[in-house]
Amino acid sequence: MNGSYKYKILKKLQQSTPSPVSGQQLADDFGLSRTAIWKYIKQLEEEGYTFETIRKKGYILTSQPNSIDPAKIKAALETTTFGETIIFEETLASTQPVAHQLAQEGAKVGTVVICEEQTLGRGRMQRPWQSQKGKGIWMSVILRPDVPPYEAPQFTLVAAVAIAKGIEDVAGIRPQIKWPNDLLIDGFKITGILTELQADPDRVNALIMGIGINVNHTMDDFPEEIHGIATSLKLQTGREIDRAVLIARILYYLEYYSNQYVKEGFLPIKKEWESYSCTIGQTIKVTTLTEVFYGKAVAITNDGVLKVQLPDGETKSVYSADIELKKD
Ligand code: BT5
Repeated sequence: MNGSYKYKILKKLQQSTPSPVSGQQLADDFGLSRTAIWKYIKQLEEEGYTFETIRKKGYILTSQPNSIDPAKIKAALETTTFGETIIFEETLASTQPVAHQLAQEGAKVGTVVICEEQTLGRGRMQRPWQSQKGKGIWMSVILRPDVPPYEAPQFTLVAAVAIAKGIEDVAGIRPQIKWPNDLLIDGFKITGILTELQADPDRVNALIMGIGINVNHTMDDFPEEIHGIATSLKLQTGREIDRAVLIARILYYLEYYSNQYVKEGFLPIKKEWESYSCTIGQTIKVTTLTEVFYGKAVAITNDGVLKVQLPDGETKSVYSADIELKKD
């Protein structure tokens, strides 16, 4: 049987929930017999979906397995090209090297590498990124914007906006963006972004956007060392979040905003970024590769550079750093 019909039927049922869709309606929509529809429904039940069948009215989708099966992600997709190719593995050391390799081999824009568990997930400067099995979204997305390499860091900000919007739509909670690559809820880290580059001196060949999101963790799922730093969407909302639906929504916004960036530049996205920012206006500690200093974050520029005002009034441009928000 053709698997793509199965997920098209699923999508239709997802969209109409909580109203029923009749077997006849589904049969007419897809040019299939009612028996074929019934068989697809049975297959979905074997995968963990549950349906209520109401006589003369049809099927209502009542629950879904919390899997990140590529077909399930695709059923929820509303993109043009992003997510067309999804490479899924149960366990990877990290999704980043796999995506790098694929990008070098010519993988298309919007190709996604995703797994249930990373054994060597990493953040910036090779810091460990904790990626518990089945709990989060650990994925790398290949972007191919036609921009010079010095614009690459701005895509971290573009991705931050895309993820914030996706989380807001699906989990109903508004995260804050901490410049440059963190999303926080209530001061705790929910998402980290790692933007890596394949480029010639004057042109980006590929950006590998590594995205880690804590979704359905309880506090016990996190290792001790990040208690006090990390949180999850489940901890914040009190409910399980469907990871496949969230991935699809984030891919939608990632496609939208990365295309908008190439057409219109950073300015329209900057406004969105500012509306989620918890950095601007704060006293911060800035740690760069060469120095540590304190100041007030006053703005980001039209290029995504952070402007920090020092106690003596001088303003510094920060291109790349770790920052800590001072809680006073
Ligand atoms: C980041 O680095 O925040 C970027 C994280 C990117 C992870 C994704 S997952 C998919 C892809 N494949 C990978 O291997 N990586 C990417 P950074 O700003 O350097 O923050 C790292 C710090 O965050 C660590 O030193 C910990 O303090 C903290 N941390 C580690 N795991 C965490 C988690 N699950 N949740 C919250 N904080 C965490």
